[in-house]
Amino acid sequence: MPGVSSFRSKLVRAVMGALAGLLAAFTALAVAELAAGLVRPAAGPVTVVGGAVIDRTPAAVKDFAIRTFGENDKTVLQLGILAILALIAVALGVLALAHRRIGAAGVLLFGIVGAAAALSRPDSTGLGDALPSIGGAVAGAAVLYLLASKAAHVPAVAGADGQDGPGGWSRRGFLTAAGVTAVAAASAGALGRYFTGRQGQGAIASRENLVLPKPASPAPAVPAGVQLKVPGITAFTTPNSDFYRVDTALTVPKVDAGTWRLRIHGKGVTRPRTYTLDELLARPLIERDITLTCVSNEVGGPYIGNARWLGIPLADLLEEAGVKPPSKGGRADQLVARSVDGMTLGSPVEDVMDGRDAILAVGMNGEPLPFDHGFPVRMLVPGLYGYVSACKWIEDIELTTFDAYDPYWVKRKWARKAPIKTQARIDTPKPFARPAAGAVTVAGVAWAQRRGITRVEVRVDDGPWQDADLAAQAGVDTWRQWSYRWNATPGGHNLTVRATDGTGQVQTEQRTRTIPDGASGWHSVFVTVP
Ligand SMILES: Nc1nc2c(c(=O)[nH]1)N[C@H]1C(S)=C(S)[C@@H](COP(=O)(O)O)O[C@H]1N2
Ligand SMILES: [Mo]
Repeated sequence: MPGVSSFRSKLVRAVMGALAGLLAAFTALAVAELAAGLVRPAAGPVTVVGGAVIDRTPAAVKDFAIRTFGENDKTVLQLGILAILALIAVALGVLALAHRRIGAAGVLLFGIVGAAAALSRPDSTGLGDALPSIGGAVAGAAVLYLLASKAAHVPAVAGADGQDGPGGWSRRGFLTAAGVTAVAAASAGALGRYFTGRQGQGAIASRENLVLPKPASPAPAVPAGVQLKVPGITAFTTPNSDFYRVDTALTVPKVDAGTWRLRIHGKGVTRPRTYTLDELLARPLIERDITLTCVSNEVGGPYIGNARWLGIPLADLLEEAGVKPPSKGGRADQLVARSVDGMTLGSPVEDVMDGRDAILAVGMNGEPLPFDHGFPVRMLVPGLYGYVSACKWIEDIELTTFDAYDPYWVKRKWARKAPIKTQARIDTPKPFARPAAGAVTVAGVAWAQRRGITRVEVRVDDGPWQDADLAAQAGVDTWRQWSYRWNATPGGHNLTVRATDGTGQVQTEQRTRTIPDGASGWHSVFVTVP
């Protein structure tokens, strides 16, 4: 039956082509990993392509991704890139059976895409960043060319024993070549991982060896009673391991504290300066409880955390550099913080210097900053959303104006200025919970950093607003817990909460999206009492 055997042999070839394509892609990534390990881990192709995708994602899509995938958004993005790459690799492999050169050229094209992505990243350090993608693509193209030529020579129907066919290549020969390629590529990849890991070792050691000085100004004593004893309520202090993380970094920067520097310069800076970490740590440190919030936090969302931060008062450093706030005749109204990964965040100079505890933080809940949260130094300005204040892995502070420069998120349609909006969240009961009838404790947190929370009210269905009990307030820059005893009656009920801030302003009912300057509106939870 010639029809069947020719179909079978076509299928076998297609499978070999697909395998050749996948192995070519695997080799390309592994060699790129090795090159990145030697040059710069952040220049690896998946990282740079992912980063370039993040840079170009419209704000609304990014917000959607954060909402949908939560903090797994980066894993999803990388898996997506790999999945697309695998599909294209299979197609190129099959194509290469008939057109080896075109297939190989296709692989090279991907190298060029990777190189372009690498050079377009804000943290690109120059042409060297193109090396991993180009090197990987050349290796991948060579592998595809070779394996495709072997596959093409496999006889239409191999002997039952898989012996050599007339072309001189056997299916066994192809498989051997494929196996050798796979092992070689895996070794290159493992070696790359090893080099990347070793580069991080210095940073890890510098963090482990860092001894945080005692604060000259310790955090004010937290009043007893900031933490309600209600099951299901958020902890007043968020443990570092639970603290939300929002950033664009596909590989978390591992900065060596020993070689780290912070430069302060720009408009109105009469004494520009570069600090080492030791120089900063020699200054009087302050310790404060500050609640950090992300502008992408939906009403009722999880992107908020409260920690005890240890750091250097930023206003003092600025004053020493000669900076004056605009209200005192200063020429710069925007402070642009830049991180080692090229992120830029802009804060109003006026806010940073108005007496609030704007700090360059080195410690978080009693330990050096975790790498995820900006080791060795990050900025924090109480009262401002993270994207306009909380630069992690900071290395540069430039004084400029809002007219002269738009930082990263502002270029992507987020607001130039973004003070945190008053919000209250119901932590318990959870949405669609089924609490028993009778006494039910409704509880949660409310925040209005810089203003503080003076009142929280709860409404059941369309009933009247009822005052909730407030936990003790640690300070105006931290969230405040509240609870309300509800006498639950059978049926479906909507529980709604709203807060009043220290200026007397009641939290607005008006629902807005997170873009451009943070979500507003009341948080509601629907429960059914059986
Ligand atoms: N270098 C850098 N710093 C950054 C960001 C970033 O993407 N890169 N994201 C900012 C945003 S949007 C927020 S909300 C906070 C989050 O800080 P966390 O991850 O420590 O909670 O960091 C800010 N600092
Ligand atoms: Mo954010």
